[in-house]
Amino acid sequence: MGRFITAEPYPYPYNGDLRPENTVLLIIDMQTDFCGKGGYVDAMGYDLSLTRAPIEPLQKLLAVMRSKGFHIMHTREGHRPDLADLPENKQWRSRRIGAGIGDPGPCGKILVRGEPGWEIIPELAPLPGEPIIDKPGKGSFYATDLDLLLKRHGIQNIILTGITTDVCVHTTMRDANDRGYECLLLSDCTGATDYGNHLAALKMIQMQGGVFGAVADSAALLEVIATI
Ligand code: C5J
Repeated sequence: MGRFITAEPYPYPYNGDLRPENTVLLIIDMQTDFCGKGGYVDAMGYDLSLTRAPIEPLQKLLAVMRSKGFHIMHTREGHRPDLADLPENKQWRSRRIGAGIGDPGPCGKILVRGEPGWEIIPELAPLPGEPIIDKPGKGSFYATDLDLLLKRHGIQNIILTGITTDVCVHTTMRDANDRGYECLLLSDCTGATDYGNHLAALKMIQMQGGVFGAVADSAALLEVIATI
């Protein structure tokens, strides 16, 4: 029979095999640096309401998916305190716009592991036992053990959420898709520093029959999860 979520451009997952055992909710970079006052995105001058928009829908979804026994994983973008893993050009570009990665700010050193700004926001704090992937880049696979964890747990379906839609979420989705994972991005549980880019990122996924996977909102997913 199968279990399908109403999504665009096709009912997700392609094979109807959606179970808590083979599906992960991946929450990407819901850190103060990306959505909190005094963090990296705030220092760059963006409207925080855009990257904070996913918080409420994500809280609701997270509670339900936890209660149904789905895998939950979190990621954090950040660098070692000695910045040994920070590419020079990444640092140079961030300094150029007044939000230097590794430089001190109101929430500690920007995007540095262990600093207050780098922490996941309390509203979406991981529970003990939920893996946290620390990544130095935009994608969640590069220089991490995410693929190993997914394979080890027999995960085939990845539900992508978090911030930002057009950068870390998209990079992760594209890479996951290349690795053969069946990907769904939740439109209301993601957000970007530029709303036009958020919409464009959603549109890109849906071209060519779902070139990177599919897009739905959390209500469509919750409707199906309610039957589990
Ligand atoms: C960015 C991210 N936008 N988490 N990082 O620099 O998307």
